[in-house]
Amino acid sequence: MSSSYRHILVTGGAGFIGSHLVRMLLARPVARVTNVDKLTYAGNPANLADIAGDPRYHFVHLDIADLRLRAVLRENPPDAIINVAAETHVDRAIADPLVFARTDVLGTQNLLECAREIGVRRFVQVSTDEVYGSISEGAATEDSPLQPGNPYSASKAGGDLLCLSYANTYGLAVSVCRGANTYGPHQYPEKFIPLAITNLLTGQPVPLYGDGRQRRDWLYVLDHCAGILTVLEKGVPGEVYNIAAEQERENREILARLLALLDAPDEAVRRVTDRPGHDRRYAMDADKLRALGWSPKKPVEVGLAETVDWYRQHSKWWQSIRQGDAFIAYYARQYPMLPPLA
Ligand code: NAD
Ligand code: TDX
Repeated sequence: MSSSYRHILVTGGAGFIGSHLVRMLLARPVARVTNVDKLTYAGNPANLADIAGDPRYHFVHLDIADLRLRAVLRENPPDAIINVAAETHVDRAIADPLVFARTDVLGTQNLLECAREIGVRRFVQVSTDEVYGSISEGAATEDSPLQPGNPYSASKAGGDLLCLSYANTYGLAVSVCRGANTYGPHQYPEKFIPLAITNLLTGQPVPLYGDGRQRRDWLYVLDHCAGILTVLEKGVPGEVYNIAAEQERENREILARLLALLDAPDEAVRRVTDRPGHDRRYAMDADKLRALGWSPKKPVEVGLAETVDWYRQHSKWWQSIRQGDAFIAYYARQYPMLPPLA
């Protein structure tokens, strides 16, 4: 796909989804990709080591909630913005919610203000299926009510609503995309799949919350990025698009598959106290995005096997995270019932 935009600003490009997105953009004939990232615990320049020397790639170390963002955008105005940056982990939101509102709500609004001032042609907000809350049956469409169930999803819903208000009030060309649970290479090992893989690779038990029968719709990261770029190119301003894989699995099924791929015994699974306010099921209908020509390509069983291979082959990447003091302290706080990492 060629791009109609010459200079695209991506926020959060040093994180999991953002780094794949930056790489996908640079594979196109774009003139410039600017990545604005605060480099929180989840931002890792190593995720972009392979493209760091590309003269079309520019990195700006900044918080999206920082008012100095205006000067950065004025100096080198992008014609499109994709807001990927966020605080993203539900368990951290439950333990320490304030930074979620700061980044996911206020940061989004600061970026919208900058976009309005420089007159950006296009703005895509990367959001999540979690804003619809737990779906007991059927699948959420873009018109379903927002019923976020935890401080992370409530902050993301706040960001979505600000985006849509800027489309309505100022005519800013904003579209919102809501992605399903995403997995693949370079995912920070706090999330369920990479935590399970790296624990199994190091002989640690894997925590399974509650009865393990919560359902998630697992979307491969490159399918998610292709969906975001479809919204960038073909989405209608003011509209929302779900990016769903439409392949739900129970958490215990995912874990059973990982045990099989890694040849680990059933005893490696440790049932632990459930997450407070744990959403039971996420499910979205993706017909609206499919109508624009996008469809998910990766069956979850294939994607899981490839992801396990990637983590096997890139132990330096995840060991350097897991052996750091910050991760060890996080793990001890989050999983006091499990053996500590160090
Ligand atoms: P991640 O946690 O791996 O990366 C987040 C990135 O944002 C990091 O590089 C971090 O340094 C940066 N960041 C955080 N706060 C910032 C701030 N204030 N200013 C600038 N940069 C900041 O996240 P991810 O899993 O790649 O998620 C990316 C986006 O996709 C988020 O908006 C998230 O809500 C959304 N999303 C994620 C999933 C998923 O399953 N991972 C699913 C649906 C939607
Ligand atoms: O150790 C664990 N054990 C466990 O059973 C962890 C970390 C999770 N779980 C469960 C909780 C969820 O039901 O696995 C499921 C997936 O958990 P997470 O990876 O934390 O994802 P989730 O809470 O579903 O949210 C994710 O999807 C939507 C992302 O983290 C969000 O950023 C995204 O918006």
